[in-house]
Amino acid sequence: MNFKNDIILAMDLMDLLSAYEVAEKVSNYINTIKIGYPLTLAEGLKSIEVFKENFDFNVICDYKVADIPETNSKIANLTFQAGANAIISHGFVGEDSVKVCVDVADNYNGEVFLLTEMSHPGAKIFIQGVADDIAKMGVDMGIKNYVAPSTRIERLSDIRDIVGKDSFIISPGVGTQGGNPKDTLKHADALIIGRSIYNSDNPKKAIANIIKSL
Ligand code: 3DU
Repeated sequence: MNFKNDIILAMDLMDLLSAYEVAEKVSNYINTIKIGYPLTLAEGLKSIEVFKENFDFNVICDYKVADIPETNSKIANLTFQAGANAIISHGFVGEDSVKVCVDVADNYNGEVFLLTEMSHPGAKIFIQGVADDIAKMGVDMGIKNYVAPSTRIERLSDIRDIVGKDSFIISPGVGTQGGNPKDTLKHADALIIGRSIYNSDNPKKAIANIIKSL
């Protein structure tokens, strides 16, 4: 997956019309959007097609899939049937659960991003302790795409060392959560940015300023 300007818009507005309006304002700057539960639960899986058909965006579904293999299979199938280009899967659930997501993605020519360590403070309590092992598991499974935090650059760097320079890392936590875009891109391939863009009075100017700062 290639990411125009190294930015993925995290679209967590919860009505499709507002989301559409922001997407329209920044559509010249990006080619990839990430949606998650906020928009999908509010407006449905049809949200995926709206961004694909109107803007030709790649859509990454941040469903942090974290269930038994059989349930993961149902979730991943529905997501790719709805047109997603990629799905984000938790890694802590183990190889069998992640493998199902990879197998379903392969059937649709889609991709899986494996979530290693999260970006919020609470991630230090549990997931940070196993994040390196999650990344190692991903490497052993042949996974090429990862999610790792911009809020702890040293951890992002550790995870880059594990997954290698040929893997893709996309990194949330830039802006509102405190991560620095330029520093993050020393280790990651793309920034995931939500509120700093969609909550701005001028999303176009906000994204242009971030790009200028890189
Ligand atoms: O903080 P922002 O508004 O820029 O949005 C970040 C997005 O990335 C948001 O959709 C959130 O659910 C997601 N995310 C993280 O913030 C941290 C993670 O570890 C994984 C996903």
